[in-house]
Amino acid sequence: MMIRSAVTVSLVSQARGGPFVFWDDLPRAAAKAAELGYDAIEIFAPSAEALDSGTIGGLLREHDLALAAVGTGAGMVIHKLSLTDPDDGQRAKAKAFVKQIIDAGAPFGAPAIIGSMQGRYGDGVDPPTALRWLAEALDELGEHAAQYNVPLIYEPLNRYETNLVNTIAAGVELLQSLAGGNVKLLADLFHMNIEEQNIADALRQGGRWIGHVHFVDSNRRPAGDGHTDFAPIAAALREIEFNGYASAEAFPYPDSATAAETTIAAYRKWFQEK
Ligand code: LER
Ligand code: MN
Repeated sequence: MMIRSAVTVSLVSQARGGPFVFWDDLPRAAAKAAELGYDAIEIFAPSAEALDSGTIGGLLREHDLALAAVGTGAGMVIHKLSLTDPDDGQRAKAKAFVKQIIDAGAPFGAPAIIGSMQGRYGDGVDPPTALRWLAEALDELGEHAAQYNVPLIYEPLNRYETNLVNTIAAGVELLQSLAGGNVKLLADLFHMNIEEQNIADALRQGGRWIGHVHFVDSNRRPAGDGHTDFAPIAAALREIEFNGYASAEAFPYPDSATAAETTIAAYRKWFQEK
């Protein structure tokens, strides 16, 4: 088993204050990530256009980094798009936005992440309808990603961010209801700390469905700066033979460079094969 390390970079100024380690300056973030020994970066970009393939390809080659994943949340943060919007046209725009991000990340082997773009029920949309729209969108977007041989990553969020799917078990149930099989779950240890009865047990239940991990502590600070017990989490990920990325999606606490250092030290302690 090999769990690889990644660190997030946000290029979305509207997301300021959010849980991303590096901000704004992609070349600098890539250089620092490489210097600290990360395997990959995960990019949160305002649009597909901001994921210029020449620039990204050049930086990955220069620093011998991989692209772990690309976020799609800017569709919500900037354009208020959601895959469960009551309006047909808005849902179509949301899917088009995600497809463009898939097209930008997948050539680098990076899956797109559906987090806040899942939206929520309410506003005239009942829970079964919202979940059906979400499932249909995940199937369509998963199939779009399949042409590149990369999965689509779906992220259960805590109750303050969505009312659709809050736990790994609910995420597995949703993915099992899909027609296609190209969607995997993102286990974000911050959301799980709020919602799960037991994080390690939930990871074991998630099993082969888990495709990506947001590696972060209980308070959304870097792993090691909160009260999460990572020993049983690391044991559970080993047990399910997780071989994706543990990606640092955490506040830049106390600053970006220190947050990246704290996380890579925690990664080496818990996940790196000796
Ligand atoms: C949001 O809370 C989050 O965890 C991101 O990874 C997805 O939008
Ligand atoms: Mn996350």
